[in-house]
Amino acid sequence: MSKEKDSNNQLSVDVVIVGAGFAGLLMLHQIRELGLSVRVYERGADVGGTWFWNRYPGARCDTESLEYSYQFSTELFREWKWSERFATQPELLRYAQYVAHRFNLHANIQLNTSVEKSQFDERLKKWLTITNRGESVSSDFLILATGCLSTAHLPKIPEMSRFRGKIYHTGNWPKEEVNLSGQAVGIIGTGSSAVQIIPAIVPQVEHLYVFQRTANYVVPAWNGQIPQDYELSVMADPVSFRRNNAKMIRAHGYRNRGRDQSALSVSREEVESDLERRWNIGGLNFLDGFNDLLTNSDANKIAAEFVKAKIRKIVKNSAISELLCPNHPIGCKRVSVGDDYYESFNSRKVTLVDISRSGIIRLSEDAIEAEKGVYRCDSLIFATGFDAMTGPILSINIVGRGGVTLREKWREGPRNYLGLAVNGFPNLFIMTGPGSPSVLTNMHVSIDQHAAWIARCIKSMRSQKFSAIEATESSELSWVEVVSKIASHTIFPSCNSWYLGANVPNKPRMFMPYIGFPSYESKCKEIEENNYFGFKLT
Ligand code: N01
Repeated sequence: MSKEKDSNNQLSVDVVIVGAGFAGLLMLHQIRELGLSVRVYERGADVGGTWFWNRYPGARCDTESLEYSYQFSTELFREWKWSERFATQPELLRYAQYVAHRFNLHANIQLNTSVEKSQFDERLKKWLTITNRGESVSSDFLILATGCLSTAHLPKIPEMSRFRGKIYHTGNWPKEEVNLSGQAVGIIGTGSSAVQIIPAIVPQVEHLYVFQRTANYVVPAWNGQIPQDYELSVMADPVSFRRNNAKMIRAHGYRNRGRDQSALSVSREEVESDLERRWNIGGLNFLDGFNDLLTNSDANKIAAEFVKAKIRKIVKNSAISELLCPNHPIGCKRVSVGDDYYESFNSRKVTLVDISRSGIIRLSEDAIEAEKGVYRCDSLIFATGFDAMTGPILSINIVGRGGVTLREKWREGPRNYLGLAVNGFPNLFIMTGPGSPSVLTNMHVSIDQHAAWIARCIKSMRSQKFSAIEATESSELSWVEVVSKIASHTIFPSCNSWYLGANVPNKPRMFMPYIGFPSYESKCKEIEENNYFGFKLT
């Protein structure tokens, strides 16, 4: 890696990027295209971010592979051949590695390095970043590509340290093979990670205890090969394929788009027949058939009841199927996509343990104690999710103007402009941060849009000879209002989801993602065309 020193012998580059997941890799490529010097710090031993850490058995993407692909290079898009409709974690990791090599990105990436602190120097208008290796680097810009779901949440359970078996977290799964054969295993959590790992490990384990606090809606993936004729049609015109997907509220699924019509304006049979059709297609477009399934609670109930009827049909034991039926609106927590999840509960090797009332009471040396019993376990898997969206950002001590830390500033929840920039923190950009559509979209589309916007912004600043950009306080305040107002017209805020920060004790409760990719994209464009309206340029 080339080292650049300033006159004080301080390592100095134009841009520091934190994270070499899909966002960091693309941002690096864009910054280099501008001819700027850049350094990327990545805490993992390889590139890939989410797909480096979440290597638990069964891990795969819930957005279709052709859509969950980089958008910026049609050559890259055409030369990479996905082997399945929903790619596995190993394939996604190979894809990230391929892209890093294809564009010679490793030259600017320092692996196995965590950023501990970044402080803005007001006099020099530079960020000083310090790593866990004691290295410091100064830069004009600091870009956080730290991911939205990269800080694993390990809940505190009474007497946890007494447990003598192995403890795993799905979001931090070991690189070495984990052998669960012949073991009694406990898994805590029934979100998307659990939905994938459970069917994958049932054949191995002697017994699996699934500790469920909240039942989850799971729609099938019907994973398989990508139909050749479909792939050929996409490859014939990737530009239109991507442009059409970006018109969708979640930036994917154009080919399965629904009607701009209320589910309540047609007969229930018609809605159910559309849901059945979508169930048989598989994937996240299940709720896209009508325009109000996520905004009107009566419409939402039709979809929720439809899935519950499926659960009752799939799971043979009626007491277990009732426990697996959620009682919150469908979609207000992220719907999971996976094959054979509900079917797993027909296996005699699987016991569903309801912990909805008292949670897990304590651990002992070899067991989990819950309200209705003690369950002996050799190993425990925490599929307990993440300190989402803000966790990875606030794990770094970021200090802005006047010595104010981002942790202080966000004590009551993340406040920023467009999810991209924060008042008091000049020349800091956040990729797919809270306040942007990020986790409610196909991440590749959001990453692409942010990387291109940030690169153009830096280019424009350089050509206009500005040295600092900062969101104004008023633009930030009104943006936070916009984000929460849009959410208030939907069912999203109605349950305890990680979108709201409700999964992490004492985390401020605030709906974090912006709902609707197309309106967000046009807002960002409008701001850019109006010379960064809402920002102060100096
Ligand atoms: O985490 P989650 P995840 N005691 O937060 C339970 C993406 N993802 O890793 O609902 C007992 O969804 C918690 O219970 P509750 C995707 O965006 C994508 O599964 O809080 N239980 C819940 O059941 C997803 O949404 C893919 O009551 C506790 C579970 O743990 C996001 O990552 C694959 C507990 C956590 O579910 C997160 O998914 C995997 C406690 N103290 C993940 N604390 C794909 O692309 C938490 N729980 C397919």
